[in-house]
Amino acid sequence: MCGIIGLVCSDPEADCASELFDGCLYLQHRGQDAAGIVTCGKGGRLYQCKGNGMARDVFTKARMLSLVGNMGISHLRYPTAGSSANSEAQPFYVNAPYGISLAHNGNLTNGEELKKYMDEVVHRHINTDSDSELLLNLFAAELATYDKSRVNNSDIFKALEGVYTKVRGAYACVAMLAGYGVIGFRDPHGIRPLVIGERLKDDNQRDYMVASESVVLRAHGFQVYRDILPGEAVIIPKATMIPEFRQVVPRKSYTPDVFEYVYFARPDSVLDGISVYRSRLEMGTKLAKNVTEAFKAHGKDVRKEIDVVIPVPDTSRHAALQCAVTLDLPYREGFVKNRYVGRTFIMPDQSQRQSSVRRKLNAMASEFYGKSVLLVDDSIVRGTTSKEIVSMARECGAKKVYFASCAPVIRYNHIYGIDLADNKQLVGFQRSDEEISEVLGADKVFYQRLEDLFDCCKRDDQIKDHEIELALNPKSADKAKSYIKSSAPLPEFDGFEAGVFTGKYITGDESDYLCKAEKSRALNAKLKKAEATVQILDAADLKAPSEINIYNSGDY
Ligand SMILES: *[C@@H]1O[C@H](CO)[C@@H](O)[C@H](O)[C@H]1NC(C)=O
Ligand SMILES: *[C@@H]1O[C@H](CO)[C@@H](O)[C@H](O)[C@H]1NC(C)=O
Ligand SMILES: CC(=O)N[C@H]1CO[C@H](CO)[C@@H](O)[C@@H]1O
Repeated sequence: MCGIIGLVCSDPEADCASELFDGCLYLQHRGQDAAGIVTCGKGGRLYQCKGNGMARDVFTKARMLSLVGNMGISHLRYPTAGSSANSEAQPFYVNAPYGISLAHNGNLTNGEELKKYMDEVVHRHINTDSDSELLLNLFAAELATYDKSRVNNSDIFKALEGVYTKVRGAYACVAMLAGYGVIGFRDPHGIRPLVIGERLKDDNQRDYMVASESVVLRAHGFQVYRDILPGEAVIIPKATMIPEFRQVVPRKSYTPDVFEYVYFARPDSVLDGISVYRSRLEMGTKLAKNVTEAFKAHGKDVRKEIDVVIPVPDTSRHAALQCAVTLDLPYREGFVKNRYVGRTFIMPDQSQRQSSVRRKLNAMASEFYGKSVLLVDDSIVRGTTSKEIVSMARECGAKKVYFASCAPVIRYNHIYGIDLADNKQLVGFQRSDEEISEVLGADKVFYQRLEDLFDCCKRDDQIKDHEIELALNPKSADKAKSYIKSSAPLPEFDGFEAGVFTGKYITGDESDYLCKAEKSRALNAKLKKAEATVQILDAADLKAPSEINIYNSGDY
């Protein structure tokens, strides 16, 4: 899972870098491993800055000043299978043909096959383990077949078609052709999200932005936006500033990853027409019903058995509050988060994870002492965090500790870009609910039912986002002139990608891939161990040894 942004400003004198940087801050939750920006200035020259760490550390003031140009793309990397702290940050770049850079969110499942194709058929050298590099080179190889000194939109769409037919897996991408424009495209299942927005300026010119989540567009004053559809691509040529959309290959399905709504996306984003916030509220309602019924099945009244509902900050808060309201029980903040400690979900190894829970959360004894508490979290992955939290509640004198998860039991790998863990490390792996309760040390765990979860992620007819937008921005209400038909209804869903819960992945049988991922994870663990001895020095690495390697204009 990663965050990506592409931006084209109509004003040739504009510098897009500051907005790309700002956008990165809105998408930082999607990846804290590495960050990068590439911009394109006059004469098609590319300027790049990327490095390991958070956006605010990588993009220093001096580095930002050297990123000139009115169009660019950026990337935030989330560590996935096989990626280590030292692997290269994105966007990736190839000089031939035309100078292409690309940023990718997702994970390909036929990387091995593509690597072979690169080697044997198109003879392109691949220097990292990242499938994003493969994707970029594949795109470049397809474009190169036209052997033209200048390509046009239809050539690019054609090349993308070639990419789509060779690649399997999840990919939402932004790419930039030096001097030409920015391209956004999304896999034929629509697994990872991608949204495009249009901003009408005072001079009646329009800017365009493509991003992983709608929150970035909203935050930057893009009034009209819509989702890029599965199998669809958009090109925004700098010369015309008229975006061209094309369904490059037929839609295989419309199945976004349900995990975006459970955990990953920001609540203030609307993805594929579904408000993330609303879906989380609904998860709370449905969960409450399940909890009530579970007690009823044992002849008990939930309101006599539970005293208080407490969220595990932060993601689960909205759901927990709604759960408490539905149960008609008090909602209390029993855990206070130390907001200056990073999110442990992101940390690579287990031992670090355990101790960091307590660094991150502090339990207020008064809210637990002598009470039966229902803790609500978004999901339970390895169970180490949940276990620690349960024991913190007990240490504070809780009488009973129930644990509820807004997501169903996670029993399988996530293969499209959220590297949860190997199957065997998941607490839900081959365990019944009772066994899971035992591992966590909880009196009982409650899970959301899968059908219920799907039900929660609905397009709400009540809130027509674009209508609100137009009401708030009457000037942009002149739909006739907009190049983005945001009011056109999105196609119906064919369900959701939910392989983590079912083991059935939308792109088919991926056991080869899983096997490989497990191996590379083991190898990485080994490397990490070897590195552990020099960890103290490495800590400085967080401050980003950033590279500026395409056009180096300043002194660093
Ligand atoms: C783009 O180039 C192709 C040749 O590669 C040509 O057939 C086509 O007409 C061109 N399209 C436009 C819109 O110029
Ligand atoms: C609650 O959800 C779980 C799914 O984990 C399901 O097995 C159970 O039947 C549900 N309970 C009730 C009472 O609906
Ligand atoms: C972008 C990215 O990190 N892709 C990963 C997808 O999974 C393969 C196999 O585990 C890794 O090698 C890639 O690095």
